[in-house]
Amino acid sequence: MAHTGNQIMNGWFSEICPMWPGMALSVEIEKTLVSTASPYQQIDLYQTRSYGKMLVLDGIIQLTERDEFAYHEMMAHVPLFAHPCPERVLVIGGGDGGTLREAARHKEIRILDICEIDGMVIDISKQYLPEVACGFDDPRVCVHIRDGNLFLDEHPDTYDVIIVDSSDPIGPGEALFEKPFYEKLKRALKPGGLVAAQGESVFIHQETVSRLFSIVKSLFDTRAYASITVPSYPGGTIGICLGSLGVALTQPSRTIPDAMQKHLKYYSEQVHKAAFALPRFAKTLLEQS
Ligand code: JA2
Repeated sequence: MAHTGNQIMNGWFSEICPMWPGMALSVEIEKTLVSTASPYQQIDLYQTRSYGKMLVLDGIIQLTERDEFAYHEMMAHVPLFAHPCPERVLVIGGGDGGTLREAARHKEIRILDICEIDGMVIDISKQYLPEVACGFDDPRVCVHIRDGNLFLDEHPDTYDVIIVDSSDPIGPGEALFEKPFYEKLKRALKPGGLVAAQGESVFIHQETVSRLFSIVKSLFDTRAYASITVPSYPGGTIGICLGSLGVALTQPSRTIPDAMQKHLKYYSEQVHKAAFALPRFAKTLLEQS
C-alpha cells in the first residue's frame, strides 16, 4: 500500500502512515525539488527549512541531511565493528548511499556490494544528495539493481556482513520483513557472518519488531537489538535487528582507527555498547518474541 496523497499543507509536509495511526511528524518545506514516480514507488525530494534536503518514498521520510549521520553510522558500524574482519559485505536497499559511505571507511572490506531494487532512488540521490551518495564512489562498491530476494538466491556462502537498509514493510520493502528472506540471508552468510536490519521502533511498531525478532531468533543463535536516536523518524528512534552465526554483537571486536575517528559524529565504542541497553518494556517484548 502506498501513501502518495498530497501531504503538504500551508508549507508543512506531514508523514501520515497507517503503521503509526493517529500521529504524524511534520517538517516545514521551502521547495519541492523532485516529485516523480518510479516503477516501484513515488519519490519526492524537498528542501526543508531546518533539516536540509529530505528524501521521501511513498510519503515516508527516508532521510534528512541534518540527521542521516546517526542512522547511517549505526547501520554500518555496529555490524561491521562486531565482525572481526569483514572482507565481503552486502547492503540490501540503501539506495541513497549513506550506509555505503560509512561502510567504505572499513579498510578490511574488499568487495562492497549493494543490491537496490529502485535505480531511480540511486540516480536522484547522486544528483541531489552528493554528500550522502558519495558512498557509491568507492572503487570497492559494486551496484546491482535487483530484487534482494533474487540476488541472495545467487550468492550462497558469500558474505561476512549483510546490512538490510530497507524502507518500511509497506511497498517495495515488504518482502524484506518475511521469514523466507531471512532464510536466504542466513544461506548467503559465510561461517561467522552476521546480518543487521532496519528494525523499526519499539515504541510504535511493537508487532513488527516482535515478528522480526522472532524470525531472527528462530534462525540465529546469537541475536540482539540496538536502538538509534533519529529525530526525523517516527517517534524519534529506530532499531537495528541483528543476528549472527556465532559472533558476539553487543560490543566492537576491533578498535576504531584514528583515521576513521575524525569522521564519526554518532558511533563510538561506548555508543555501540549502550545502544543494546534497552528500556524494560522493550527487553520484555524481545524476550517474549
Ligand atoms: N532509507 C532509505 C532506505 C532505502 C532506500 C533509500 C533510502 C532507509 N532505507 C531507512 C528508512 C527508515 C524508515 C523509517 N520509517
